[in-house]
Amino acid sequence: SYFDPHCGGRQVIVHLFEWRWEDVAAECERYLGPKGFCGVQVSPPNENAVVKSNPSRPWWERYQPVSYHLNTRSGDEKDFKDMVDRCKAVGVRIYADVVINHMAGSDRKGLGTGGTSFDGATGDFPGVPFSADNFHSASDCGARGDINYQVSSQVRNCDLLGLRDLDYSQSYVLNKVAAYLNKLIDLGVAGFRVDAAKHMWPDDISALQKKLQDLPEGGKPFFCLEVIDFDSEAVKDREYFSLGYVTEFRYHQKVKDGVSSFNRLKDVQDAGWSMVPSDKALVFVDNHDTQRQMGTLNYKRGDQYKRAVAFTLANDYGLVRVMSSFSFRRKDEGPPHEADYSIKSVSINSDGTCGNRWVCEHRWNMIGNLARFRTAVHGEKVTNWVYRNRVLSFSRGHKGFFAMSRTDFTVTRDTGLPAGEYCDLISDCAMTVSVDTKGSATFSPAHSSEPFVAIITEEKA
Ligand code: AAO
Repeated sequence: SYFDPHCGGRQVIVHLFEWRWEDVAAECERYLGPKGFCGVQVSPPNENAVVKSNPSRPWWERYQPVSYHLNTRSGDEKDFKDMVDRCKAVGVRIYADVVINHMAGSDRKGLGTGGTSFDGATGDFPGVPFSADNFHSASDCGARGDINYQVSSQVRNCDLLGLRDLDYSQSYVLNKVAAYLNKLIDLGVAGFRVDAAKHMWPDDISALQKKLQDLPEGGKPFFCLEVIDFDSEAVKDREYFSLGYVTEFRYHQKVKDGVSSFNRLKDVQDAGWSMVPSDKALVFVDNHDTQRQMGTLNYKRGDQYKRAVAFTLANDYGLVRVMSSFSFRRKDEGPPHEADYSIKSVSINSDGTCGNRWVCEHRWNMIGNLARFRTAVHGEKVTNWVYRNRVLSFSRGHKGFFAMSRTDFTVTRDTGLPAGEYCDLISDCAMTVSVDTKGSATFSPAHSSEPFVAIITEEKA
Protein backbone atom coordinates (compact mmCIF):
# COMPACT_ATOMS: atom_id res chain seq x y z
CA SER A 1 0.00 0.00 0.00
CA TYR A 2 1.02 3.65 -0.37
CA PHE A 3 1.22 3.79 3.44
CA ASP A 4 4.11 1.36 3.83
CA PRO A 5 7.46 3.15 4.26
CA HIS A 6 9.30 -0.15 3.61
CA CYS A 7 11.72 0.09 6.49
CA GLY A 8 11.03 -3.05 8.48
CA GLY A 9 8.84 -1.45 11.13
CA ARG A 10 11.16 1.41 12.05
CA GLN A 11 9.15 4.51 12.85
CA VAL A 12 11.02 7.78 12.35
CA ILE A 13 11.87 9.62 9.14
CA VAL A 14 14.40 12.44 9.07
CA HIS A 15 14.46 15.27 6.55
CA LEU A 16 18.11 15.93 5.71
CA PHE A 17 17.34 19.26 4.13
CA GLU A 18 19.77 20.28 1.36
CA TRP A 19 22.33 17.60 2.18
CA ARG A 20 24.63 16.28 -0.54
CA TRP A 21 23.92 12.67 -1.52
CA GLU A 22 27.41 11.67 -0.46
CA ASP A 23 26.81 13.02 3.04
CA VAL A 24 23.42 11.32 3.31
CA ALA A 25 25.04 8.00 2.40
CA ALA A 26 27.69 8.46 5.08
CA GLU A 27 25.07 9.47 7.65
CA CYS A 28 23.04 6.31 6.96
CA GLU A 29 26.10 4.19 7.66
CA ARG A 30 27.54 6.01 10.65
CA TYR A 31 24.37 7.13 12.46
CA LEU A 32 20.88 6.51 11.02
CA GLY A 33 21.27 2.76 10.47
CA PRO A 34 22.72 2.04 13.92
CA LYS A 35 20.13 4.32 15.60
CA GLY A 36 17.24 2.58 13.85
CA PHE A 37 15.86 5.40 11.71
CA CYS A 38 13.36 4.35 9.06
CA GLY A 39 14.41 6.63 6.26
CA VAL A 40 15.44 9.99 4.90
CA GLN A 41 13.42 12.58 3.04
CA VAL A 42 15.96 14.12 0.68
CA SER A 43 15.73 17.43 -1.16
CA PRO A 44 14.38 17.33 -4.73
CA PRO A 45 16.83 15.30 -6.84
CA ASN A 46 15.90 16.69 -10.26
CA GLU A 47 17.49 19.59 -12.10
CA ASN A 48 16.31 23.01 -10.91
CA ALA A 49 16.59 26.64 -11.96
CA VAL A 50 19.76 28.40 -10.86
CA VAL A 51 18.70 31.55 -9.01
CA LYS A 52 21.79 33.73 -9.26
CA SER A 53 20.88 36.96 -7.56
CA ASN A 54 18.35 38.66 -5.25
CA PRO A 55 18.98 36.37 -3.43
CA SER A 56 21.95 34.27 -4.52
CA ARG A 57 21.33 30.55 -4.60
CA PRO A 58 18.44 30.40 -2.10
CA TRP A 59 17.34 26.98 -0.84
CA TRP A 60 14.03 27.45 -2.64
CA GLU A 61 15.50 27.32 -6.14
CA ARG A 62 15.16 23.54 -5.80
CA TYR A 63 11.38 23.94 -5.95
CA GLN A 64 11.66 25.23 -9.54
CA PRO A 65 12.14 22.21 -11.81
CA VAL A 66 13.87 22.58 -15.17
CA SER A 67 14.07 18.90 -16.17
CA TYR A 68 13.93 15.43 -14.64
CA HIS A 69 17.66 14.84 -15.03
CA LEU A 70 19.16 13.99 -11.65
CA ASN A 71 21.58 16.85 -11.41
CA THR A 72 21.53 19.27 -8.51
CA ARG A 73 23.85 20.82 -5.96
CA SER A 74 23.35 17.61 -3.93
CA GLY A 75 24.93 15.49 -6.64
CA ASP A 76 24.34 13.64 -9.90
CA GLU A 77 22.58 10.38 -10.76
CA LYS A 78 25.60 8.25 -9.86
CA ASP A 79 25.83 9.88 -6.40
CA PHE A 80 22.10 9.45 -5.95
CA LYS A 81 22.22 5.75 -6.80
CA ASP A 82 25.18 5.22 -4.53
CA MET A 83 23.31 6.92 -1.64
CA VAL A 84 20.16 4.87 -2.14
CA ASP A 85 22.14 1.61 -2.19
CA ARG A 86 24.36 2.39 0.78
CA CYS A 87 21.41 3.52 2.91
CA LYS A 88 19.34 0.51 1.95
CA ALA A 89 22.21 -1.79 2.91
CA VAL A 90 21.94 -0.53 6.51
CA GLY A 91 18.13 -0.64 6.60
CA VAL A 92 17.50 3.06 5.87
CA ARG A 93 15.26 4.05 2.95
CA ILE A 94 15.27 7.15 0.75
CA TYR A 95 12.10 9.17 0.02
CA ALA A 96 12.48 11.73 -2.73
CA ASP A 97 10.84 15.13 -2.47
CA VAL A 98 9.15 15.30 -5.88
CA VAL A 99 8.17 18.67 -7.30
CA ILE A 100 5.66 17.64 -9.94
CA ASN A 101 2.84 20.17 -9.63
CA HIS A 102 4.77 22.72 -11.61
CA MET A 103 7.98 23.70 -13.37
CA ALA A 104 10.03 26.86 -12.77
CA GLY A 105 8.37 30.26 -12.41
CA SER A 106 7.35 32.49 -15.28
CA ASP A 107 9.85 35.01 -13.90
CA ARG A 108 12.80 32.63 -14.46
CA LYS A 109 14.90 31.66 -17.42
CA GLY A 110 18.42 30.60 -18.25
CA LEU A 111 20.17 27.42 -17.26
CA GLY A 112 19.36 24.75 -14.76
CA THR A 113 21.74 23.07 -12.31
CA GLY A 114 22.51 20.46 -14.98
CA GLY A 115 23.15 23.05 -17.69
CA THR A 116 19.79 22.62 -19.46
CA SER A 117 18.23 25.77 -20.85
CA PHE A 118 14.65 26.83 -20.11
CA ASP A 119 12.32 29.80 -20.23
CA GLY A 120 9.55 29.96 -17.64
CA ALA A 121 7.74 32.82 -19.36
CA THR A 122 7.27 30.93 -22.64
CA GLY A 123 6.84 27.57 -20.91
CA ASP A 124 9.82 26.15 -22.78
CA PHE A 125 11.47 23.24 -20.95
CA PRO A 126 13.42 21.34 -23.67
CA GLY A 127 15.00 19.05 -21.08
CA VAL A 128 11.74 17.13 -20.62
CA PRO A 129 10.47 18.40 -23.13
CA PHE A 130 7.47 20.50 -22.05
CA SER A 131 6.17 23.48 -23.96
CA ALA A 132 3.54 26.18 -23.53
CA ASP A 133 0.65 23.80 -24.34
CA ASN A 134 1.47 21.51 -21.43
CA PHE A 135 0.57 24.14 -18.84
CA HIS A 136 -2.63 25.58 -17.50
CA SER A 137 -3.22 29.06 -18.78
CA ALA A 138 -3.24 31.75 -16.16
CA SER A 139 -6.22 33.50 -17.73
CA ASP A 140 -8.78 32.13 -15.26
CA CYS A 141 -6.69 33.13 -12.29
CA GLY A 142 -5.85 36.25 -10.36
CA ALA A 143 -2.64 38.22 -10.69
CA ARG A 144 0.66 36.34 -10.52
CA GLY A 145 0.74 33.99 -7.55
CA ASP A 146 -2.65 35.17 -6.49
CA ILE A 147 -4.69 32.04 -5.77
CA ASN A 148 -8.07 32.36 -4.12
CA TYR A 149 -7.88 29.50 -1.61
CA GLN A 150 -11.68 29.44 -1.30
CA VAL A 151 -11.94 28.16 -4.87
CA SER A 152 -10.68 24.60 -5.38
CA SER A 153 -10.20 24.94 -9.10
CA GLN A 154 -7.96 27.96 -8.59
CA VAL A 155 -5.86 26.08 -6.05
CA ARG A 156 -5.44 23.23 -8.55
CA ASN A 157 -5.15 25.01 -11.88
CA CYS A 158 -3.48 28.33 -11.16
CA ASP A 159 0.22 29.05 -10.87
CA LEU A 160 1.28 28.69 -7.22
CA LEU A 161 3.70 31.60 -6.59
CA GLY A 162 3.92 32.11 -10.35
CA LEU A 163 5.31 28.60 -10.90
CA ARG A 164 4.17 27.15 -14.24
CA ASP A 165 1.33 24.75 -13.46
CA LEU A 166 1.37 21.41 -15.29
CA ASP A 167 -1.86 20.25 -16.92
CA TYR A 168 -2.35 16.62 -15.91
CA SER A 169 -5.46 16.22 -18.05
CA GLN A 170 -2.93 15.62 -20.85
CA SER A 171 -1.69 12.04 -20.95
CA TYR A 172 1.59 13.37 -22.31
CA VAL A 173 2.21 15.27 -19.04
CA LEU A 174 1.07 12.33 -16.93
CA ASN A 175 3.42 9.97 -18.79
CA LYS A 176 6.43 12.26 -18.49
CA VAL A 177 6.00 12.62 -14.74
CA ALA A 178 5.29 8.89 -14.32
CA ALA A 179 8.53 8.16 -16.18
CA TYR A 180 10.41 10.38 -13.74
CA LEU A 181 8.95 8.64 -10.69
CA ASN A 182 9.51 5.21 -12.23
CA LYS A 183 13.11 6.11 -12.81
CA LEU A 184 13.49 6.94 -9.10
CA ILE A 185 11.82 3.63 -8.25
CA ASP A 186 14.30 1.84 -10.52
CA LEU A 187 17.09 3.55 -8.65
CA GLY A 188 15.75 2.10 -5.41
CA VAL A 189 13.86 4.85 -3.59
CA ALA A 190 11.10 3.60 -1.26
CA GLY A 191 8.71 6.46 -1.92
CA PHE A 192 7.91 10.11 -2.30
CA ARG A 193 7.00 13.34 -0.55
CA VAL A 194 4.77 15.07 -3.08
CA ASP A 195 5.40 18.81 -2.98
CA ALA A 196 2.33 21.04 -3.26
CA ALA A 197 -0.01 18.03 -3.54
CA LYS A 198 -2.79 20.34 -2.42
CA HIS A 199 -2.38 22.07 -5.79
CA MET A 200 -2.91 18.85 -7.73
CA TRP A 201 -6.30 17.20 -8.29
CA PRO A 202 -6.54 14.01 -6.20
CA ASP A 203 -7.75 12.15 -9.30
CA ASP A 204 -4.62 13.21 -11.16
CA ILE A 205 -2.40 11.88 -8.38
CA SER A 206 -4.39 8.66 -8.43
CA ALA A 207 -3.96 8.38 -12.22
CA LEU A 208 -0.24 8.95 -11.77
CA GLN A 209 -0.01 6.24 -9.10
CA LYS A 210 -1.67 3.78 -11.48
CA LYS A 211 1.20 4.30 -13.91
CA LEU A 212 3.89 3.49 -11.38
CA GLN A 213 5.71 0.21 -11.15
CA ASP A 214 6.08 -1.69 -7.89
CA LEU A 215 9.35 -1.38 -5.97
CA PRO A 216 12.03 -3.86 -7.09
CA GLU A 217 11.57 -5.71 -3.78
CA GLY A 218 7.77 -5.66 -4.21
CA GLY A 219 5.01 -3.37 -2.93
CA LYS A 220 3.82 0.10 -3.80
CA PRO A 221 6.00 3.14 -3.16
CA PHE A 222 5.29 5.08 0.04
CA PHE A 223 3.48 8.40 -0.49
CA CYS A 224 3.40 11.48 1.71
CA LEU A 225 1.33 14.35 0.34
CA GLU A 226 2.02 17.93 1.29
CA VAL A 227 -1.46 19.30 1.97
CA ILE A 228 -1.90 22.29 4.29
CA ASP A 229 -5.37 22.27 5.82
CA PHE A 230 -6.40 24.44 8.76
CA ASP A 231 -10.13 23.88 8.09
CA SER A 232 -10.51 27.31 6.60
CA GLU A 233 -10.23 26.74 2.84
CA ALA A 234 -11.93 24.88 0.00
CA VAL A 235 -9.38 22.07 -0.33
CA LYS A 236 -9.63 19.44 2.44
CA ASP A 237 -6.95 17.00 3.47
CA ARG A 238 -9.48 14.15 3.52
CA GLU A 239 -9.68 14.35 -0.29
CA TYR A 240 -6.20 12.79 -0.25
CA PHE A 241 -6.63 10.07 2.37
CA SER A 242 -6.71 7.19 -0.10
CA LEU A 243 -3.48 8.33 -1.76
CA GLY A 244 -1.04 8.15 1.14
CA TYR A 245 0.01 9.94 4.32
CA VAL A 246 -0.99 13.59 4.57
CA THR A 247 1.06 16.30 6.30
CA GLU A 248 -0.74 17.33 9.53
CA PHE A 249 -0.24 21.09 9.94
CA ARG A 250 -2.78 21.47 12.76
CA TYR A 251 -0.56 19.26 14.87
CA HIS A 252 2.49 21.38 14.14
CA GLN A 253 0.59 24.47 15.25
CA LYS A 254 -1.01 22.92 18.34
CA VAL A 255 2.03 21.19 19.73
CA LYS A 256 3.70 24.56 19.98
CA ASP A 257 0.95 25.85 22.29
CA GLY A 258 1.05 22.55 24.15
CA VAL A 259 4.67 22.72 25.14
CA SER A 260 4.27 26.17 26.61
CA SER A 261 1.22 25.06 28.60
CA PHE A 262 1.20 21.30 29.19
CA ASN A 263 -2.48 21.05 30.09
CA ARG A 264 -3.24 21.75 26.45
CA LEU A 265 -1.20 18.73 25.37
CA LYS A 266 -4.03 16.35 26.19
CA ASP A 267 -6.01 17.74 23.27
CA VAL A 268 -3.00 17.28 21.04
CA GLN A 269 -2.71 13.73 22.35
CA ASP A 270 -6.38 13.06 21.61
CA ALA A 271 -5.82 14.41 18.08
CA GLY A 272 -8.42 17.11 18.64
CA TRP A 273 -9.07 19.97 16.19
CA SER A 274 -10.18 17.47 13.52
CA MET A 275 -6.67 16.17 13.02
CA VAL A 276 -6.04 13.50 10.43
CA PRO A 277 -6.48 9.88 11.67
CA SER A 278 -3.26 8.57 13.17
CA ASP A 279 -2.66 5.99 10.44
CA LYS A 280 -2.67 8.71 7.77
CA ALA A 281 -0.92 11.58 9.55
CA LEU A 282 2.63 12.64 8.76
CA VAL A 283 3.54 14.47 11.95
CA PHE A 284 6.25 17.07 12.54
CA VAL A 285 7.13 19.95 14.82
CA ASP A 286 8.60 22.03 12.00
CA ASN A 287 9.39 21.61 8.33
CA HIS A 288 11.67 23.57 6.02
CA ASP A 289 8.93 26.17 5.38
CA THR A 290 7.51 26.62 8.87
CA GLN A 291 10.92 26.84 10.52
CA ARG A 292 11.44 30.08 8.62
CA GLN A 293 8.16 31.67 9.70
CA MET A 294 7.85 34.27 12.44
CA GLY A 295 7.16 33.01 15.94
CA THR A 296 7.57 29.41 14.94
CA LEU A 297 9.30 26.60 16.78
CA ASN A 298 12.66 25.59 15.40
CA TYR A 299 16.16 24.63 16.54
CA LYS A 300 16.77 28.20 17.71
CA ARG A 301 14.18 27.78 20.46
CA GLY A 302 16.34 25.27 22.35
CA ASP A 303 14.42 23.82 25.28
CA GLN A 304 10.96 24.52 24.03
CA TYR A 305 11.79 22.90 20.71
CA LYS A 306 13.26 19.87 22.46
CA ARG A 307 10.08 19.44 24.47
CA ALA A 308 7.94 19.56 21.36
CA VAL A 309 10.06 17.01 19.50
CA ALA A 310 10.38 14.77 22.56
CA PHE A 311 6.63 14.77 23.14
CA THR A 312 5.97 14.10 19.46
CA LEU A 313 8.32 11.11 19.45
CA ALA A 314 7.03 9.67 22.73
CA ASN A 315 3.36 10.08 21.81
CA ASP A 316 1.41 7.50 19.76
CA TYR A 317 0.13 9.76 16.97
CA GLY A 318 1.06 9.42 13.30
CA LEU A 319 4.29 8.77 11.47
CA VAL A 320 6.95 11.21 12.66
CA ARG A 321 9.33 13.23 10.51
CA VAL A 322 12.20 14.93 12.31
CA MET A 323 13.66 18.07 10.76
CA SER A 324 17.41 18.40 10.28
CA SER A 325 18.44 21.91 9.30
CA PHE A 326 21.30 24.14 8.35
CA SER A 327 21.52 27.24 10.52
CA PHE A 328 20.17 30.40 8.92
CA ARG A 329 19.65 34.02 9.74
CA ARG A 330 17.70 35.10 6.70
CA LYS A 331 14.69 33.24 5.38
CA ASP A 332 16.00 32.87 1.84
CA GLU A 333 19.54 31.89 2.75
CA GLY A 334 20.72 28.71 1.02
CA PRO A 335 22.75 25.89 2.54
CA PRO A 336 26.35 26.31 3.74
CA HIS A 337 28.46 26.60 0.61
CA GLU A 338 31.91 27.19 -0.80
CA ALA A 339 32.83 30.29 -2.80
CA ASP A 340 31.57 28.60 -6.00
CA TYR A 341 28.23 27.81 -4.28
CA SER A 342 28.84 24.09 -4.14
CA ILE A 343 27.24 22.78 -0.94
CA LYS A 344 29.60 22.24 1.98
CA SER A 345 29.84 18.75 3.29
CA VAL A 346 28.53 17.84 6.75
CA SER A 347 31.50 17.47 9.06
CA ILE A 348 31.16 15.52 12.31
CA ASN A 349 32.79 16.88 15.48
CA SER A 350 34.38 14.64 18.08
CA ASP A 351 31.32 14.99 20.35
CA GLY A 352 29.01 13.75 17.58
CA THR A 353 27.54 17.15 16.69
CA CYS A 354 27.85 18.55 13.18
CA GLY A 355 30.11 21.30 11.86
CA ASN A 356 29.99 23.68 8.90
CA ARG A 357 26.74 25.25 10.15
CA TRP A 358 24.75 22.01 9.83
CA VAL A 359 22.47 21.83 12.87
CA CYS A 360 21.77 18.07 12.79
CA GLU A 361 18.85 18.11 15.25
CA HIS A 362 18.49 14.38 14.60
CA ARG A 363 21.86 13.90 16.32
CA TRP A 364 20.82 15.67 19.50
CA ASN A 365 21.11 12.84 22.00
CA MET A 366 17.59 13.09 23.20
CA ILE A 367 16.07 13.12 19.73
CA GLY A 368 18.15 10.21 18.44
CA ASN A 369 17.36 8.14 21.53
CA LEU A 370 13.64 8.86 21.47
CA ALA A 371 13.57 7.70 17.85
CA ARG A 372 14.57 4.35 19.26
CA PHE A 373 11.87 4.65 21.97
CA ARG A 374 9.22 5.25 19.33
CA THR A 375 10.07 2.16 17.34
CA ALA A 376 10.29 0.02 20.49
CA VAL A 377 6.79 0.99 21.69
CA HIS A 378 5.11 1.11 18.28
CA GLY A 379 1.52 -0.15 18.34
CA GLU A 380 1.10 0.52 22.08
CA LYS A 381 -1.41 3.18 23.05
CA VAL A 382 -0.74 6.06 25.44
CA THR A 383 -2.00 5.07 28.92
CA ASN A 384 -1.51 6.34 32.49
CA TRP A 385 -1.57 9.97 31.33
CA VAL A 386 -0.72 12.12 34.35
CA TYR A 387 -0.04 15.84 34.49
CA ARG A 388 0.66 16.86 38.05
CA ASN A 389 3.29 18.98 39.82
CA ARG A 390 4.31 20.34 36.46
CA VAL A 391 5.45 16.92 35.30
CA LEU A 392 3.74 15.16 32.42
CA SER A 393 4.14 11.39 32.19
CA PHE A 394 2.54 8.53 30.33
CA SER A 395 3.06 4.88 29.45
CA ARG A 396 3.04 3.30 26.03
CA GLY A 397 1.11 0.18 26.97
CA HIS A 398 3.37 -2.11 28.97
CA LYS A 399 6.42 -1.46 26.80
CA GLY A 400 7.57 2.04 27.57
CA PHE A 401 7.21 5.04 29.86
CA PHE A 402 8.03 8.72 29.31
CA ALA A 403 8.13 11.80 31.55
CA MET A 404 8.98 15.45 30.90
CA SER A 405 8.92 18.80 32.59
CA ARG A 406 10.32 22.27 32.10
CA THR A 407 12.81 22.01 34.95
CA ASP A 408 14.37 19.41 37.17
CA PHE A 409 11.96 17.18 39.11
CA THR A 410 11.54 14.13 41.32
CA VAL A 411 8.24 12.26 41.17
CA THR A 412 6.70 8.87 41.84
CA ARG A 413 4.53 7.52 39.05
CA ASP A 414 2.84 4.38 37.82
CA THR A 415 4.95 3.33 34.82
CA GLY A 416 2.79 0.44 33.64
CA LEU A 417 5.97 -1.66 33.28
CA PRO A 418 6.94 -4.95 34.89
CA ALA A 419 9.24 -4.76 37.92
CA GLY A 420 12.89 -4.26 37.07
CA GLU A 421 15.81 -1.90 36.69
CA TYR A 422 15.63 0.07 33.45
CA CYS A 423 18.08 2.21 31.52
CA ASP A 424 17.10 5.82 30.98
CA LEU A 425 17.37 6.26 27.20
CA ILE A 426 17.63 10.06 27.35
CA SER A 427 20.97 9.92 29.18
CA ASP A 428 22.31 6.79 27.47
CA CYS A 429 21.84 4.92 30.74
CA ALA A 430 23.76 7.41 32.88
CA MET A 431 20.79 6.94 35.21
CA THR A 432 18.50 3.96 35.87
CA VAL A 433 14.89 3.68 37.02
CA SER A 434 13.75 0.94 39.41
CA VAL A 435 10.19 -0.15 38.90
CA ASP A 436 8.65 -2.02 41.83
CA THR A 437 6.26 -4.98 41.71
CA LYS A 438 3.28 -2.63 41.49
CA GLY A 439 4.76 -0.86 38.45
CA SER A 440 5.57 2.25 40.43
CA ALA A 441 8.88 4.15 40.32
CA THR A 442 10.43 7.25 41.84
CA PHE A 443 12.82 9.05 39.53
CA SER A 444 14.49 12.30 38.42
CA PRO A 445 16.12 13.22 35.14
CA ALA A 446 19.80 12.36 34.80
CA HIS A 447 20.70 15.98 33.98
CA SER A 448 18.61 18.93 35.15
CA SER A 449 19.29 20.65 31.81
CA GLU A 450 17.37 17.84 30.06
CA PRO A 451 14.23 17.28 32.16
CA PHE A 452 13.09 14.08 30.42
CA VAL A 453 13.06 10.39 31.34
CA ALA A 454 12.32 7.52 28.93
CA ILE A 455 12.49 3.79 29.56
CA ILE A 456 11.54 0.73 27.51
CA THR A 457 11.17 -2.93 28.47
CA GLU A 458 13.77 -3.96 25.92
CA GLU A 459 16.49 -1.92 27.62
CA LYS A 460 17.06 -3.21 31.13
CA ALA A 461 19.99 -1.92 33.10
C1 AAO B 1 10.00 31.71 -4.99
C2 AAO B 1 9.88 33.16 -4.54
C3 AAO B 1 8.60 33.76 -5.07
C4 AAO B 1 8.54 33.64 -6.59
C5 AAO B 1 8.71 32.18 -6.98
C6 AAO B 1 8.79 32.00 -8.50
O1 AAO B 1 9.90 33.19 -3.11
O2 AAO B 1 8.55 35.12 -4.68
O3 AAO B 1 7.28 34.09 -7.03
O4 AAO B 1 9.91 31.66 -6.40
O5 AAO B 1 10.02 32.47 -8.99
C7 AAO B 1 9.38 27.38 -2.03
C8 AAO B 1 9.42 28.75 -1.35
C9 AAO B 1 8.86 29.83 -2.23
C10 AAO B 1 9.53 29.82 -3.58
C11 AAO B 1 9.25 28.46 -4.20
C12 AAO B 1 9.84 28.30 -5.60
O6 AAO B 1 8.69 28.67 -0.15
O7 AAO B 1 9.10 31.09 -1.60
O8 AAO B 1 9.00 30.87 -4.40
O9 AAO B 1 9.88 27.46 -3.36
O10 AAO B 1 11.21 28.54 -5.60
C13 AAO B 1 1.39 27.11 -0.19
C14 AAO B 1 1.30 25.71 -0.78
C15 AAO B 1 2.40 24.81 -0.28
C16 AAO B 1 3.77 25.45 -0.42
C17 AAO B 1 3.75 26.79 0.31
C18 AAO B 1 5.07 27.52 0.16
O11 AAO B 1 0.03 25.15 -0.51
O12 AAO B 1 2.36 23.62 -1.08
O13 AAO B 1 2.72 27.61 -0.29
N1 AAO B 1 4.84 24.56 0.09
C19 AAO B 1 5.70 23.79 -0.87
C20 AAO B 1 7.15 23.70 -0.39
C21 AAO B 1 7.82 25.05 -0.50
C22 AAO B 1 7.90 25.47 -1.97
C23 AAO B 1 6.71 25.08 -2.76
C24 AAO B 1 5.68 24.30 -2.25
C25 AAO B 1 6.72 25.38 -4.20
O14 AAO B 1 7.20 23.12 0.88
O15 AAO B 1 9.10 25.06 0.07
O16 AAO B 1 8.04 26.90 -2.06
O17 AAO B 1 7.32 24.25 -4.84
C26 AAO B 1 -1.79 29.18 3.50
C27 AAO B 1 -2.30 28.09 2.60
C28 AAO B 1 -1.19 27.19 2.13
C29 AAO B 1 -0.07 28.00 1.52
C30 AAO B 1 0.42 29.02 2.58
C31 AAO B 1 1.56 29.86 2.08
O18 AAO B 1 -1.45 28.58 4.76
O19 AAO B 1 -3.26 27.33 3.29
O20 AAO B 1 -1.70 26.27 1.17
O21 AAO B 1 1.00 27.11 1.18
O22 AAO B 1 -0.67 29.86 2.94
O23 AAO B 1 1.14 30.63 0.99
C32 AAO B 1 -1.32 30.31 8.64
C33 AAO B 1 -2.57 30.48 7.80
C34 AAO B 1 -2.66 29.48 6.66
C35 AAO B 1 -1.40 29.49 5.89
C36 AAO B 1 -0.28 29.08 6.84
C37 AAO B 1 1.06 29.00 6.16
O24 AAO B 1 -1.47 29.36 9.64
O25 AAO B 1 -3.70 30.33 8.61
O26 AAO B 1 -3.72 29.81 5.81
O27 AAO B 1 -0.16 30.01 7.90
O28 AAO B 1 1.83 27.99 6.73
